[in-house]
Amino acid sequence: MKQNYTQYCHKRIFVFILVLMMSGILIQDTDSVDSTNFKKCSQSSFCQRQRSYKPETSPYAANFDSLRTPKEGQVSIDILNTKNNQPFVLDFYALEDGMFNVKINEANPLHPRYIVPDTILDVNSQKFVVSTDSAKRIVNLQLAENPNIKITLTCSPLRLDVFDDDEPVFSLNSRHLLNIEHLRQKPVQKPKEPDSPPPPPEENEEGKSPENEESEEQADAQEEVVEEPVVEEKAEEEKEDEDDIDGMWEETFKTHQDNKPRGPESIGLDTSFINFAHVYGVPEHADHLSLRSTVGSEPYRLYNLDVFEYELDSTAALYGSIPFMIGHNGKRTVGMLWLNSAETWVDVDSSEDNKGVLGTVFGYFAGQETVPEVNVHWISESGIIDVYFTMGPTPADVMRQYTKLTGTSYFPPMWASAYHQCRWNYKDEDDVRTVDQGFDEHDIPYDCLWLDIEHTDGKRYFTWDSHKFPNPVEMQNALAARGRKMVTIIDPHIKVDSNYHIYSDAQAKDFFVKDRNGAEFKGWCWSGDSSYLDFTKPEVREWWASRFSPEIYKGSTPNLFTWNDMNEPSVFNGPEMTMHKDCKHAGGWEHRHVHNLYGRYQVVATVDGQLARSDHKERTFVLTRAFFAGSQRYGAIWTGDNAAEWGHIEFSVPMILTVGLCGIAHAGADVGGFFKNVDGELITRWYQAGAYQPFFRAHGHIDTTRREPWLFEEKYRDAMRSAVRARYELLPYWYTLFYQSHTTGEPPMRPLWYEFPKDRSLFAHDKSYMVGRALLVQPVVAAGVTYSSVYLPGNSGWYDTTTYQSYPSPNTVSVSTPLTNIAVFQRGGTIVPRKLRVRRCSSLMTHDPYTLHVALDHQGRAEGELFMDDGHTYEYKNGKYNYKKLVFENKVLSSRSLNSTALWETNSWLERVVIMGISKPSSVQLETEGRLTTLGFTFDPNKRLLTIRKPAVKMQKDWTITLS
Ligand code: NBV
Repeated sequence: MKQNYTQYCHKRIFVFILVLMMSGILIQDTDSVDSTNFKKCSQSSFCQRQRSYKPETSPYAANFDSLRTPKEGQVSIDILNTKNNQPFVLDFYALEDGMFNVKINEANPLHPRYIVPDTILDVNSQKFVVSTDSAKRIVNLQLAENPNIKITLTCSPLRLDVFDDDEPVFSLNSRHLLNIEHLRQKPVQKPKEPDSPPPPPEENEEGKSPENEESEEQADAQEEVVEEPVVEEKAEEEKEDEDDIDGMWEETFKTHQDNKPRGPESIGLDTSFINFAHVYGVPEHADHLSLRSTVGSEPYRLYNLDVFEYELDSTAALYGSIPFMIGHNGKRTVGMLWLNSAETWVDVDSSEDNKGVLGTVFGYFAGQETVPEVNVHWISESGIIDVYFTMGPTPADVMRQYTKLTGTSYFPPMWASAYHQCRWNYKDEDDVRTVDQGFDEHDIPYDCLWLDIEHTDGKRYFTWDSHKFPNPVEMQNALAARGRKMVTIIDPHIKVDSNYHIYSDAQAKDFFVKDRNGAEFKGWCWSGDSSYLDFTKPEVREWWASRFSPEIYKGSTPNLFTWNDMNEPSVFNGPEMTMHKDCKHAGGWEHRHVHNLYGRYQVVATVDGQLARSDHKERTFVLTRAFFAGSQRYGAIWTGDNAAEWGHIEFSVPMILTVGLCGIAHAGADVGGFFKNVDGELITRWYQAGAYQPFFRAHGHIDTTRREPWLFEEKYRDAMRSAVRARYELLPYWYTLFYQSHTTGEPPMRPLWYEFPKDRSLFAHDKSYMVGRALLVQPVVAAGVTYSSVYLPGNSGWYDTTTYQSYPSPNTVSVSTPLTNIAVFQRGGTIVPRKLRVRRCSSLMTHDPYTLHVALDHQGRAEGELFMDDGHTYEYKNGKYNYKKLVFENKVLSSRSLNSTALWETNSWLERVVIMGISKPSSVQLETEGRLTTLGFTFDPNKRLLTIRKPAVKMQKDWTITLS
């Protein structure tokens, strides 16, 4: 028996090493990504074709006389590519809330082109007011309900200009880069020129003539035969024939061949953001917040990829893709969504020499010589031109509009907004027990313990390694008894093993993605030879969801949640570590069409599984690495495999801010850094940063030394404990922010410019950021720091949350940030709810009392909100919640319900009110339900800090506290 077990272990170690070698993880001795494994634009034929497309004038022209309004809110017009006579149709849709959509598709495509499904929600339309100028051949559209928004379509060359309050905001195709490669028949072999002798018949493979060829491989072979003898002059000529450009029908990268049965189908379009110097968005990249100019370098790439040890400060593709871009200037914020799920490249040109070209051409911005603009070139491998515009004008308006289109964030359960402990791997049940106890022994709260791939039986997801985890139900119940949850990893690659029920069942049902020849696609991943479920198919998603029922997912309990990793999808032996583009999905679509959607579909199915398991009563939690527009509706994301380096803390800020601006509210970075060992100072600073980021989880690679907080020197452990406790104190605030994200689309973690939109010094700033509208946080991102220089914007003043010291603003201050704390300021004019009795996990704090931190502005005013419910069910949808508006003005602090009836019963009471920036009152009185009570207080005259003790009023009630 023992020998069998040893053999079994050896076999598994061997497979594991093999897999690591396949993935290049063991054989790579460099410190970071081998960038040659990933394409540059020049190695991607469509990107190269589109990027080098620079006609003097656009060949696309609209037929003025074809203008029509097929239905209310829609205007259509025919377009012709006058160079090759290809017809297209342009449709405008006017949408609620000042939004509109422009689609351009082929009029009669050879096959349907891919239109991204399941992303845009049902939004109301609105009417257009249409007027035309037949002399100039111009069509003017005006949104009926938002008459400040006008769109001008110039027929020839085709061009669209978007105005708000008569100022140009966007311009499309003004740089003539609209370029749609129409679908076409694969060209048959060219007739031979007299001067190029035909190949002798016997050289023609298999003796077939081109006419009776059937397979593409054969056609390719034929083409090669013909090309070789062509004289140089002829070759030049052929280059000009667009059907003959390299890479249109097949392409090779490294050892991988991509066959393209549909041929070229890429699209390109320029959109200019006029009078903007800064644009943001298009995650995921390890880059700064304000997007760089990519002129002369690599464009931003959107193609979900598993990048080993990714580089910082880069436009290279990472795990997720959201083709949403935001423009912000001192006057307005706008956004545009380039809805496309294929590989996409985005060139941003904000170089100095562009300035004013469009603005001055129009004669707008009178008196200004130039206005800035950012010219963007969008390039996708397939699909249609499908662009949604959100016209703002404030940052919050753009978030509301964008999340009307793609959905607001899911509402994380309270425990998910707390602290998570993860590691690749917690080895066995004993390890889980010891770590769980370790947190209690060291008085560090945590809510959820995570199990990585080693918990399974040979990377067969939905199973347990029966030696290491013989009693998973008892293990989860033991955690649950202490108020805690567990998460297990479930990746999309399914081990090819007919004895594995997930595989055999899926195979019997024909649920796997197919290779180019229609056979089940097999790639290498953690499980060895693996097949990949076709999550784009609704039946597959339904089946996957049903796998989460406890009868099928044996050893699972209602307290077990899910982590979907590797869902770009990662394929160790695939091109760029992902799936071949010519693999086939449901409906005959190729992987190239759906690539960036794949991961989102897996998460949708996982969420459905969790919902079904609780009969739609309990809120779900799924963490995903791959994401797309709309992923916020389903769960949280994290920034993947970062490293224990200072730069990675620094870049976690712009990375999380960027996804937040693209709708993803619940996002974080591995605290401690995934790769490499972390030292005490770095991990302490990381806990302090992570405590103020939306998703707060420590994680580490299997090869790193253990790093639970108590394994470090006391001074570090204590500082980490304080950081985690600071998160727990602020859970009422975070939870309220998550509720607000869920209802309004506003990200909990925001750039400073979001809250101070007129302050130009903030437009490219990403050192500090806001949590909600009240807290400014600046993590320490370098070793040996004891002071931080912090810019405090606005004019309502700030209060250091550690010392309560007040600071006027705008102002740059130097504050002490020894190992024990980072700079966190509360903005004058805000109220932050807290719970100061921190317990071992959030569920034990549900009915605990509250403390309100009231930071007054110069008018002696402040306001905030507090959301309360049971923290884990959907009962809030039935009105079972309390949403309070807290206002301090004229020396009265009031709490009023924002929902009509406070239906969620809680015994939580108000324990303390701390008011910053106030003079000493002579008395303090509480009033609730007509009863008056005099309250005790203390006052610190140096800090102008009033602490009101034990108002003891129930939080769900309406009440006032009056100072006199
Ligand atoms: O499942 C193992 C890891 C996981 O810990 C990590 O968080 C993921 O991003 N996973 C990637 C696969 C291996 C990476 C080297």
